[in-house]
Amino acid sequence: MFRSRIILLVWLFVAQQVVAGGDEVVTVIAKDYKFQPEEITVKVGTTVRWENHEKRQYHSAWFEVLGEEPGDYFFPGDIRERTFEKAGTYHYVCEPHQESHQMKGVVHVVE
Ligand SMILES: [Cu+2]
Repeated sequence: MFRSRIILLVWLFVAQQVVAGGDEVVTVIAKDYKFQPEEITVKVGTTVRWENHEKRQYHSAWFEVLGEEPGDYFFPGDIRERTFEKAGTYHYVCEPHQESHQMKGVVHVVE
């Protein structure tokens, strides 16, 4: 009886860890030449989803810090997703609008 309770507690703990670490999706809206919200903090393992809510304008969410090439534009109705597996601070920009509209954002990933 005592032993099965311990097994149950361990199982609950493991199950909760999985939910907290891996399955969350946080959404950032690209609209009016802004990322909304511009700054977010998420746990390691979280997926961030960028949604384009413009009528006509495309954008990008370019993580130069990750060694990526620019040019992955997403159009109204499109999404882009990225899962963050390491803690850190990740700055990104919309490559075509970083100068003209200061269109940029940051993702803080914490343990
Ligand atoms: Cu843009």
